[in-house]
Amino acid sequence: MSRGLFITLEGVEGAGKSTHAAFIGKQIEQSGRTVTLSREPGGTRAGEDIRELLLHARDAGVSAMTELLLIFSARSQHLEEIIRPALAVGEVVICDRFTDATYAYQGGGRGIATDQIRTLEALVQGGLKPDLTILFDMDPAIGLQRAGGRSAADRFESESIDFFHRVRNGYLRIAEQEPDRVKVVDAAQPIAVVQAEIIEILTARGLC
Ligand code: Z5A
Repeated sequence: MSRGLFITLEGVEGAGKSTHAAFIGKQIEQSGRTVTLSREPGGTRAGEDIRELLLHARDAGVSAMTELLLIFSARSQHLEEIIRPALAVGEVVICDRFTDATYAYQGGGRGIATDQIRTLEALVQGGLKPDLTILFDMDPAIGLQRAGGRSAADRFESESIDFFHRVRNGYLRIAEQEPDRVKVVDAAQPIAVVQAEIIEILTARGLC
């Protein structure tokens, strides 16, 4: 069986990943491919339980290392149940956040050493990486404003603006290191402009 294609969407809070995930899925389906849409943390029953713990546990109850291990636990289950089987039958998997988020949030944001994250990445993913990542980049202040008012702030949303600047810088570092895989889109632009740039990226990969 042919291996499918693994696409991940990244960015700070409120950058538009969920909005554009559906759009990207539709564009690719129109080219005749089967799409699986998922998200992290989450995507499986166990993963969604872990997500609940990560987003809503009282801060004092979860250390940075515990957070990191929970994220990779959810990822391990997600890979086994959803991502690897879909790729094995040639589907396109679109995932709202993946391991770049770990380097940006737990590495850049929380200060966990890159080597520790890399060790877990190798253990859990065994070399599997996204084929294409779209980074929706924007000033975190705008993203937080967009996302604000939806509901009470979760554990991440309660972090300081400095935390989100470190996260953004973490993402931009990855994009600089891996320009072929990570395509950066200015997410502060109007939705129609962002979507036109997405179409260009997908067209260049023969995906629409
Ligand atoms: N996390 C982690 O720490 N480590 C990891 O490894 C992973 C995750 C995988 C949950 O993620 C948390 O998990 C996350 C990091 C952590 N916390 N934070 N921050 P999530 O992806 O579920 O949470 P999120 O980033 O908070 O998602 P979000 O707020 O839903 O953001 P979004 O999906 O990027 O944005 P959206 O919902 O599509 O758009 C937000 C609003 O803006 C909405 O009203 C849109 O209509 C509007 N919007 C979108 N685009 C535009 C444009 N271009 N113009 C105007 N308005 C727009």
